[in-house]
Amino acid sequence: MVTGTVLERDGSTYRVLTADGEVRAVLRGRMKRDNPRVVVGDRVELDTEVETGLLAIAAVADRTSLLARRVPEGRGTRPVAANIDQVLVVTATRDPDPVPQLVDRLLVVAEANQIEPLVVLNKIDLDGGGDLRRRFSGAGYTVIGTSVKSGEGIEELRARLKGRESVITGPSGAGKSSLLNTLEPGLQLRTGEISAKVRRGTHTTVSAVMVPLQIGGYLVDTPGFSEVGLWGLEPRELAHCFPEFRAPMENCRYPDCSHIHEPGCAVLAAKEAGLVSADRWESYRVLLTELEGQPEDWE
Ligand SMILES: Nc1nc2c(ncn2[C@@H]2O[C@H](COP(=O)(O)OP(=O)(O)O)[C@@H](O)[C@H]2O)c(=O)[nH]1
Ligand SMILES: [Mg+2]
Ligand SMILES: [Zn+2]
Repeated sequence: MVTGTVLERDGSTYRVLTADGEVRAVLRGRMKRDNPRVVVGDRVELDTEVETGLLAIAAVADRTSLLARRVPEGRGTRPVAANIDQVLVVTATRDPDPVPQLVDRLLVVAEANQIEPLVVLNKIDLDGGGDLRRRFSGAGYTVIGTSVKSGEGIEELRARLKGRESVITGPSGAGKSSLLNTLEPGLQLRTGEISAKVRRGTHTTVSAVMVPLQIGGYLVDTPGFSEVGLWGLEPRELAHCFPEFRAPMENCRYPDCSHIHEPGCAVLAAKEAGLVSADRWESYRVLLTELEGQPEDWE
């Protein structure tokens, strides 16, 4: 029995990385009817089909995590990638100006999928990013400052990627491609080719591709992690996606507290006391409004 990791789905075949290199495999007949579907990142067992002589995926190992795109109108979720250990949310400290609310949104997507996020503040040669660092570490996140120019933080980032399965995301211009190039020459090219290929597909399919790292581990390229979106996240689940809310919200007077206006709200009290950042809470309020499908209140 051969085991491997699914790197990509290509029509009815899968590219699978085994200890002896890359192979192509089809789904064993029984697997086709089975749920959950096989996705990128799945650890699988391969068998040779007697009838066809083809390698076939015979079994899928239990997943440690599953990044899922939520299908609107309550039609459930569609798996995108399995066994992702972490999501690297990259933002520049300057040039382009950081948009912390956008980072918050990406962090919520990671949290909603129960995947550990890591905040990467890039271009610290231009701006140390002290405020951003305080904002995100204060919320409980691990923050790494990096500079492709000075090399600061690159070793720390490499150590974080090693042996793990990571998704990298963040706004355009943050320096994601530059970071990948610095971490592993040729990697950016490989993920770039993949992105172009994915974009040519129909936009109804959110597929993903995994790229093995020379240092061990994988980088998962999902066409727009942000497009995984907040669809289907229940409004009441949102507060759990803000780690700094979790302890105070235990003490809210009402169990169904929205943490927006209720008397006896411990999250609002923590905000007043400066324990929860007012800016993070504002992101929560905006995202909650969005999830509740109400028009934004501009007052
Ligand atoms: N000063 C400085 N510039 C950087 C750094 N990282 C990337 N850049 C520049 O920022 C621009 C955008 O980088 P790019 O990697 O294309 O961003 P991406 O859109 O996130 O992939 C490029 O001109 C890079 O040279 C950095 O750490 N410091
Ligand atoms: Mg890029
Ligand atoms: Zn509350």
